[in-house]
Amino acid sequence: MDFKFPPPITQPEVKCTQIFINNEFRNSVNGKTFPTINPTTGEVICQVQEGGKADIDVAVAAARKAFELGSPWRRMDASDRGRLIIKFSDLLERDAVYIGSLETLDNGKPFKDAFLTVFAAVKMLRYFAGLADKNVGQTIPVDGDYFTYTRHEPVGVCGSIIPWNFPIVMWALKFAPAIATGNVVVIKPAEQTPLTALYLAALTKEAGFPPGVVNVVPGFGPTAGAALSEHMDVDKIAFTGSTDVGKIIQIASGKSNLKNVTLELGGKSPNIIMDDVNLDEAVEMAHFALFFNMGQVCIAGSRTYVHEKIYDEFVKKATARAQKRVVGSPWDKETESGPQIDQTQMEKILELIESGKKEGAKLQTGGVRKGDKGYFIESTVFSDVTDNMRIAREEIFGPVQQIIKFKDIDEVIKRANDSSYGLAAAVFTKDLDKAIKVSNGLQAGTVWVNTYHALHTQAPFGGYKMSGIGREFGTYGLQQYTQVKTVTMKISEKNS
Ligand code: TXE
Repeated sequence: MDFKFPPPITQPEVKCTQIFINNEFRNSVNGKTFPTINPTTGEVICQVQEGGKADIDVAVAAARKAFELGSPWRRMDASDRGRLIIKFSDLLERDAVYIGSLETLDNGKPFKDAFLTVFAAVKMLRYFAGLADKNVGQTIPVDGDYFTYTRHEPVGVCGSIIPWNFPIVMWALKFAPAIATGNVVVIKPAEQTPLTALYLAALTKEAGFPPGVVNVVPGFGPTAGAALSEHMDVDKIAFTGSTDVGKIIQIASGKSNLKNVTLELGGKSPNIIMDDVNLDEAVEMAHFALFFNMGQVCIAGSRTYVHEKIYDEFVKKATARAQKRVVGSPWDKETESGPQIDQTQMEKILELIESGKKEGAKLQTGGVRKGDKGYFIESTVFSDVTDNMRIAREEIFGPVQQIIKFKDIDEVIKRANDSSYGLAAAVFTKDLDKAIKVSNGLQAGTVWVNTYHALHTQAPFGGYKMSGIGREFGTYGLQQYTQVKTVTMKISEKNS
């Protein structure tokens, strides 16, 4: 896609603040609302209807009804499901400036990035739309006089619990494969970023999805999120968020109806820089790997391992690059980083920065809040970081780069793998042998060689170890939304 960046709408009108069930916006059953905050200013944008258990019950019942045998949705041709998704994607494209602006308002992402995420979602929707009528089963030559085939059937009512760091992309990522394969969804957006999720809900109605197929219930994790993951009539939960909550969701599944669970959780991704690289390029990529989206990325390259031969020079250049990073209003064209999502995240990050200082890492730059309005943090670089420090082990989810020294390849592979996480990893080198050795040796669902953040709709994504269960994106992602039924018929005479 060829991108032109139009100017944002700096004061976008908020059009949708209610719960979306059965193609209708409605208030919460108990009348509660909650404020959504503009992270750039710390001010309330508006009140949003707060879904709780009772609202989740209504949404699940609506979804279940839409999924009944013989319903318009179950009777719809797969190709028409694909066409509906395409229509929806066209509406996102039509409203990209508005949606991107709303995202910047609610999330604090620089507008340019927010605008691009709308198009990332559009691409994702179109990819899965194309797969809707290609979800084929098999005919199987079983022994005896039988005819056997498989059907890839939808799982049913799919709950999606999504985080605040990429609200639009996460929404599309949970929605598109579920809908392409004929499921119905109940989406719970993050409490920090409900606005674009609700506007997207309105667009599904405009696109023509039958009532009950798409439901969006904003609310909090321990209430609405828990009600969804504990629900006896929900068949699957797809979750992206913290490892702690991922565990709670897995337990909730076990305690309720053993619903299918896919989890995309935290990370502490190693980014290994060998001594044969073009230093300026490696510094720039390592900077991007960590600071993109204010460091609020599950795959952030948050352990930058640098070969001892180039370590000092790398630290100098990485520090200079961080000092040049433009942190400020997300509405400005030049801005590279906006605010962190909320006060809680900002405080978590500042506390981890303090721990880094206390544990003996060398603060090269940053390390403090920027200004006193909104949730901005100065771009921060630590050198002399060792593997046992909290900043080298815990997910910071903020603009804090850890630069760690290593000597040789076997040692760095071992140290990189010494983490409970295993989401992504990268190696920078011109030596093919080293690239292959490292990428084969790392315990991570995605490994990049001489690049970073190169995620593609067509290629699977997910975590090893405590970074998750299952894969999203690509045809692997589609499989998570179907169950395989084997049908065997007795026949009078089988012939080869
Ligand atoms: O995540 P939560 P938070 C990591 C990152 C961050 C930390 C905390 O390290 O600093 O998590 O962020 C819903 N039952 N990631 O508190 O709580 C919640 O409402 C059901 C990594 O925002 O995991 C939201 O919709 N649902 C990550 C979603 O879970 C519950 C992205 C994520 O929130 C729930 C975000 C419960 N008991 C944070 N409690 C990534 N992998 O990209 C909360 N939720």
